[in-house]
Amino acid sequence: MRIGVFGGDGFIGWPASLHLTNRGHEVVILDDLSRRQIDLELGVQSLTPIASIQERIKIWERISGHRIQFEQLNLATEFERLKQWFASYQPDCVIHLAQQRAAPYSMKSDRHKAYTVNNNVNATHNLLNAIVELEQDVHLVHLGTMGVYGYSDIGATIPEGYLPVQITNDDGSQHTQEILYPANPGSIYHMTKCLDQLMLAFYAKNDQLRLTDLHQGIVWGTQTEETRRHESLINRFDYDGDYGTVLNRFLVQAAINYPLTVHGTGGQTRAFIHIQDSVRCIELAVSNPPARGERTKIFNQMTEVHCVRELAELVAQLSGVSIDYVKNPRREAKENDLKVSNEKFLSLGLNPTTLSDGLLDELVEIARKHKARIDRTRIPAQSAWTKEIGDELRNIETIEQVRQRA
Ligand code: USQ
Repeated sequence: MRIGVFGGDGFIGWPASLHLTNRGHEVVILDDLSRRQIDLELGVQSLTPIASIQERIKIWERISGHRIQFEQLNLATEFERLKQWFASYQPDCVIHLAQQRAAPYSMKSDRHKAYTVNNNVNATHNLLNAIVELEQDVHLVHLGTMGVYGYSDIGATIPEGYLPVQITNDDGSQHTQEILYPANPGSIYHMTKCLDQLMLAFYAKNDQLRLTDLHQGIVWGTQTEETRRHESLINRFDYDGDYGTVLNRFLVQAAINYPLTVHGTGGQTRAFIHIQDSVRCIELAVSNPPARGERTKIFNQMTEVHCVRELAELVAQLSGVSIDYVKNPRREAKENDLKVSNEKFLSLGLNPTTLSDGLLDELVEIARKHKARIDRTRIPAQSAWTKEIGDELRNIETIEQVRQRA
C-alpha cells in the first residue's frame, strides 16, 4: 500500500513508519517537526539522543533497503499543499498522528490551549476535507485516545467506541440504538480528540469515507524491533513534566534516584500499551479497513490496566527508589476502577506485550545509559489544570527541593 504518515517524526509515527516499510508498504512521512520545536520552547530534550529526520531516513535506507520520503508540511495550516500532495501521491491509506499529544502541555496557559485546539482540530478537518475534495477512496486511520471515555467509575466494561442504549419512545415502546460512548474529556488535549470523533462520524455518514479511530491508552517503552537496529534510529523518550508519560517517567526517576512523583494518592487507574504493540496495532488497523458506508471503525488500543500507585510500587521495588506522593496538578478523580474491552485487536491476532515481559529492564538500562542528559529540574509536573491548583503548587516544596536545599 501507499501510505502517508502524518506526524511520522514523532514518538509513535517514527517507529510506525519503520514497521510499515518493513511490512512491504511504501511510506511518506509528512511532519511539520513541531515536536522538536516544542522541545526547544520548553528547554528540554528527549532522554535518548534522536537524529534529524533526514539522518534517520538515510540510516534506515542503508540498513533495510527501504526508502521513506519526507515532506515538511503543517497539516493544520497548509491545506492547498495538502491537496496537491494527495493529488500527486494518490495514497491508499493515511495515518493521522499530527496532533499535539500532551495533556499537561495543553493546559499550560491560554496560548497552549489555543494552539492545541487550533492545531489538532484543523489538522483532522483538513485531512477529511481534502479526501472528499479530491474524491479519493483513502482509508484514514486516526490516533485517538482512551481518554475520550473519561475515567468515571461506572463498574461496566468500556466497549470499543459504541454504547448500546435503550430509549423509551413517546408511545412507551422501546427503541435500541448504538451511540458514540459519551465523551468525557479530562484536558484540552483530550477534548480535541473528542471533537475529532464527531468530525469522523460526520464524514463517515455524509461522504462514506473509510475511517478508523484508535483509542489508545498510555504508551510505555521506547524501542521497537526496527528502532533497535541502529543507534541513529532510536526513538524519542520523554521524561519531563509535560510530555513524559507516567511509567516512562518513573523509570527515568528511578535511574537517577529521584523520588517517584505520584500525583495525589496514585489511585488513578489507566489503560496501557507497549510501543511495540502500538505499531503492530496500527499495521493491523491499516490492513483491516472498514467498508465504504460503514460508521467509523473504533478499536481500543490498549493491553493492560494498572493504577499509578501500583506502578510506582513496582518501580520502587525494582530500584530501591522512594515514592513521593505530590500534590496533583490535575483535576481528576483520586481513585477509579477501569475495565476495557480490547477484543477487536486480540481477534486480529495481537499478542500483547505486558509489564511482566522483561522490557522494564531495557528501559532502566536506556535511562541509566543516557542519565547525563537528564535535567532534574524538568521532572516535576508544573502545568496546573486550574489557576487555583497552580497557586497551591507554587507554595509547596517537593522532597527533591528539600534535598537540594539540604
Ligand atoms: N501521573 C502521576 N505522576 C506523574 C505523571 C503522571 O501520578 O509523574 C498520573 C497522572 O496524574 C494521570 C496518570 O498518571 O492520572 C497518567 O498520566 P500520563 O501523563 O501518563 O498520561 P496522560 O496525560 O493521560 O496522556 C497520555 C498521552 C496521551 C494519551 C493518553 C492516553 O500523553 O497522548 O492520549 O496518555 S489516556 O491516559 O488513556 O487518555
